[in-house]
Amino acid sequence: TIMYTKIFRAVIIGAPGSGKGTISERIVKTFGFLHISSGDLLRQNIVKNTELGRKAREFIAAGQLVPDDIVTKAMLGRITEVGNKSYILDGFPRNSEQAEVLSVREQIDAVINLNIPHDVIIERVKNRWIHAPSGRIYNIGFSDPKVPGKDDVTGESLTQREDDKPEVVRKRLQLYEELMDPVLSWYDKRGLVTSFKGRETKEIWPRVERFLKDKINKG
Ligand code: G5P
Ligand code: MG
Repeated sequence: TIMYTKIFRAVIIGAPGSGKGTISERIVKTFGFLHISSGDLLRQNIVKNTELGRKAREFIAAGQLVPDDIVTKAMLGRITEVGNKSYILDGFPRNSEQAEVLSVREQIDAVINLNIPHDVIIERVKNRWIHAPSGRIYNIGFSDPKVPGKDDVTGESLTQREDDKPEVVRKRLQLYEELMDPVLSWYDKRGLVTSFKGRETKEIWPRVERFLKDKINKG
């Protein structure tokens, strides 16, 4: 990891399956940022069957957004918990209301926008397997687990996401276009958005890494 002194707050934006989780894992490894993912947080609560998990489950399975008040409370709580550390927010904010609420609390330094064609995404999520308790992501043929069907770290069984069924993915992609365009223009007006366009993580990641290094060095 690289040493730096200023706290850096980034948001990663991109359609379902665009690689937000994958790129975030690399940012964690290279820059030591904390990865704060709303989807991971919600899925962990579903696995643990908490009150939050029970509230969120049906919305997620249907490819709909979990109500703002529930997610915002959980995410701002998590941000408070991590305290004064650099982080990357993944999956939040998800609409203009969430972006507004976040902006009152936190000063965002950069928004990384992943722009991946939808045909690539639909093929990818078919092969996605996750370790829900940790949020670790696998993909058959791209990042295979060492033992088929098992998490590399715990050896526990991998699962497929309920919302990765093709009909739900289509719904999620549609909802994304509707809700995120305003969020992107909201951040764009404040000069915060940098977009990365491509079909593969191996071409996107080196550009994201370069971008963050430059941005951090400029202080
Ligand atoms: P999430 O969890 O935020 P999405 O839909 O935003 O879910 P998702 O599906 O988690 O995003 P991702 O993180 O962008 O996608 O993508 P990823 O997992 O890294 O990569 C996708 C797959 O492709 C993986 O298997 C990866 O290994 C593989 N891959 C990556 N790169 C390559 C490559 O180069 N080649 C190949 N072949 N494969 C590759 O939200 C889920 C739900 O939670 C609720 C909503 O209901 C939402 O639908 N929710 C919220 N509700 C309200 N407000 C919020 N803020 C909410 N946040 C979550
Ligand atoms: Mg994700």
